[in-house]
Amino acid sequence: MVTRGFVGKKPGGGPKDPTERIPPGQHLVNDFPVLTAGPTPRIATVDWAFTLKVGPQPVKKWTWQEFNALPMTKVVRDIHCVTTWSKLDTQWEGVMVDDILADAGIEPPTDFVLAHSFDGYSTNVPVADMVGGKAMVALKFGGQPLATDHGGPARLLVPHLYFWKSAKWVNGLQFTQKDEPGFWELRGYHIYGDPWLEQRYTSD
Ligand SMILES: Nc1nc2c(c(=O)[nH]1)N[C@H]1C(S)=C(S)[C@@H](COP(=O)(O)O)O[C@H]1N2
Ligand SMILES: [Mo]
Repeated sequence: MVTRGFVGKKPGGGPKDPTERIPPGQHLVNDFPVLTAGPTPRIATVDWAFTLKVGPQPVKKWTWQEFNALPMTKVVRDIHCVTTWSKLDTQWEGVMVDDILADAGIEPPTDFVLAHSFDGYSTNVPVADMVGGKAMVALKFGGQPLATDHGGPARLLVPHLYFWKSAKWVNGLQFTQKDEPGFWELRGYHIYGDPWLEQRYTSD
């Protein structure tokens, strides 16, 4: 008889051993590095707005106050940056993309999304990776309002893809017909970015 023994996995859960939670080519960090391509935008919450678009067409726009009235969800996730650091059990609170779409009263009209940010940054994510509890617009980290350096007031969180997909200072999601490369995807990074498959660069 073969038993699950000491190396068995938790039923239905992730791997037991923290080292098994570090994707290939990554190492564990305990601090929270800051990585930003350009200057850090400082957005007062009175000036903040979040717009959902289908192609060029705005579908719904929320103020900070309106966005904060949406259902809030807490998640604990491991995150993986393409610069090789991984951080385990990070705590986030925000609005699931599912709840944003529900509030707008739409079903995904295309298969792809471009996330846009106040600093002009963008990143593309398939709809399948944004819905079903996989992604949120995070307003809090570790129980505190999200720090400006880490994307506050709000950032996208798509933790199962490399962290460049988690657009900081996010100000909108746009459904697109095609998978349109964003800022880093146009500059040599992988179009999808699965850390477990080491999809770091375009050719990976
Ligand atoms: N708006 C915006 N979002 C961004 C970036 C950026 O430069 N601008 N950098 C990306 C990259 S490459 C990474 S690794 C993570 C870093 O997030 P952190 O600074 O909170 O660690 O943010 C991503 N989101
Ligand atoms: Mo990054």
